[in-house]
Amino acid sequence: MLSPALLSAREQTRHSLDLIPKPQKVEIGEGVFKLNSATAIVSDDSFNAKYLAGILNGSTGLGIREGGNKEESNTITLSINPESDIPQEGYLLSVTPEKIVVESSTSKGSFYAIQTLLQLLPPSVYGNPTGDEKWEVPCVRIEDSPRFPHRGLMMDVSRTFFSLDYIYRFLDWMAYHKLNVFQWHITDDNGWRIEIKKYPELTEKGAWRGPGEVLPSAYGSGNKRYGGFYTQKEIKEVIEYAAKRNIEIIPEIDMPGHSKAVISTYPQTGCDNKTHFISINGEVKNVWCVGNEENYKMLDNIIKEVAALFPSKIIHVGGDEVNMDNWKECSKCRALMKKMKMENPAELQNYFMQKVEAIINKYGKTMAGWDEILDGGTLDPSTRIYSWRSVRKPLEAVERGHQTVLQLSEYYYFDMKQSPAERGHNWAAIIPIERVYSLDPVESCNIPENRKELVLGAQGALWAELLNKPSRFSEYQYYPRTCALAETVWTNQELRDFNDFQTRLEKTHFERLFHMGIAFRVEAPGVIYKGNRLVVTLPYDWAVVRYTTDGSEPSCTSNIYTGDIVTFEPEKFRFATFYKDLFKSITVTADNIVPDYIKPETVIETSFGEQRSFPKSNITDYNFNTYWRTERTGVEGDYVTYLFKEPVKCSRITVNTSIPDIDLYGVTDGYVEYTYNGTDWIRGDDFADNSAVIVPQDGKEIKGVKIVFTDTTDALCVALQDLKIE
Ligand code: TNX
Repeated sequence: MLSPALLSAREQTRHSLDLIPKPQKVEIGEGVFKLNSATAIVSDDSFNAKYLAGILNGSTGLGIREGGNKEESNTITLSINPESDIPQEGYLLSVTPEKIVVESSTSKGSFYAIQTLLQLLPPSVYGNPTGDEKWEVPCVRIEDSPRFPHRGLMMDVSRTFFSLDYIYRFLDWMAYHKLNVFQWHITDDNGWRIEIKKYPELTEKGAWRGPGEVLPSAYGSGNKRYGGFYTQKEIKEVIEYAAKRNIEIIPEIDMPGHSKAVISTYPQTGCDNKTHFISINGEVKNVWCVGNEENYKMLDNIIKEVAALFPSKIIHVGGDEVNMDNWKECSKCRALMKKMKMENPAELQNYFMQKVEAIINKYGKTMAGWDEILDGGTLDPSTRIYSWRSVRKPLEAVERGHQTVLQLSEYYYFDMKQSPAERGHNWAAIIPIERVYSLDPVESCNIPENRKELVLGAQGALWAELLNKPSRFSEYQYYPRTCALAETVWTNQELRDFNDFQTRLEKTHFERLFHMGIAFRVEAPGVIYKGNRLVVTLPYDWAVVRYTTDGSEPSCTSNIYTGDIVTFEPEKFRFATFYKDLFKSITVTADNIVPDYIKPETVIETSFGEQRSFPKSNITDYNFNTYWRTERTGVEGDYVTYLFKEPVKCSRITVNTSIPDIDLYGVTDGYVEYTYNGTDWIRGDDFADNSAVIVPQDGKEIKGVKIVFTDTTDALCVALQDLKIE
């Protein structure tokens, strides 16, 4: 066996076996261990042995059995010795041509050794084998244990409901990446999704939105009844499934904000203010009343059931994004402020949090919440803070003596776009995979040495407002960014290097993801136009780039790019990267051919009022990044008219609504009209995917364009944009 000290850094990369997350110490030996039908698994942990045999037999078909004797050859031994000094989740994996031996001090360590072992086999060990594989494991000695104890993902099942089946698959994928905490964001404004036996209406009513339901439709759920929930029995089964895979499930019951689902079901839980202030997510009547003592009884009953159901020590209570103006006008909240001599509504939030903290502690659990819960007062030092608002928040939490987990919006929000033209939000940042990888949870947050232990780890989050599409979009957002996160929280910082990670990802791990059944994101090709040529840069060595020449979407039958394309009409070409012709990247044109839009001086006439932060003037300034957000929802009969000071000669006008490049607040039901003479209006297309296009008759000048609403829009406001006139 070669000592790693003898290998140069480059050779180590070449021999790295493309493991993700990268283990702490790898020594590569000579030869391979061959799996065959006589291979036996000898184990101190029957679940782990069954788990390994299940996966191996599922793909190899070898019928590997449990049993045998560890002294014999052709065995895989999983031995657990609680006395050993191997760290809790650590393991020692040794592969020789004769045997595979795993040592650990707990079944967790043994489980992670299995994950590494699976990665040492061909990627199709996870599923879909071709039948041509050599089921061989290279000889290695790996000594490994995680850097952080908290390695998580958060899933929002309120804005979009995910089936149980999907959650099970999701947990498998987490386990393959050695992640160990699943935060289940199980209530929010747009759906309460956990059965509470004492308050059955929370799910009978609060889990559903649409016409005639207590919750209005939202996030593309349209005019149909949308929703769902999990029974306590189902949740219990999920918890058990996860526990076997060393995944702790932390429930999040978001309060006092993000609570429209409760308050719509039990209106007495809300405040009695006349004016209803809107939350940052555009919701009203979504805040628990702090001054209503009855509410704490209900919260106690809810928490009691949650505490009994989830074995985790942690109950996460959100605490984020409360519009406290609601409390300032509520009679009960005002009375409480007066009684308690409070000056600031943030103190009310602290009052609420302290009461909830006491309830949670009473049931033997520890409270966790988003970093806002530290505003306005103090909490028990046992309370755990999930830092999201900025990289300064983790420091603030640990300085105040709290443990913290990083779910930083600028790095770990997987609902953010991966590049500007992709699906997703962008309010926190555009988050390509490099950015996820780039953060050191301790160093980058300036955590002093003596507070390091309080940083428990990090988690990626997928808020689900923009996922009203098949589950493929969830995987597109989570993977491969989750792989970068997994390495951040598992592998010691000095071993981490993005280029090395990217190489392992490209060379082998994408293939693993595919065999795991994950429809991950692939990067679009780079395209530039220079000297009459379209030149394409492949995003990966293996990338297949296909293109069309007529402006249509590339498909898996389109031409394959093999070299520079000579053309005088570069704008007609569209390119995309394909993975096995099964899924593809976004479609791109050459980067440097931007249409030169016509920008006439324009006046707006409308049935909507003005809005301060996103004013109407934003849609006539031809800054295509800004938009006008109306002060209310759109209803039948509403209109927005763009009148040109001078008639405009053009070939095409695109009327985009929604936040620019984000599928939110667009016109759902409506059409466009246009006029040649300023008085007669001609009906154009209906809105589809937030847009409508007007193509004037040859040579005719246009004097104005109008958006006409035919039904109530899907959200509490409408986002409108500048016209794109070509
Ligand atoms: C902020 S992060 C939220 C969520 C949204 C998300 C969208 C946090 C604690 N609250 O309610 O879904 O932004 O990116």
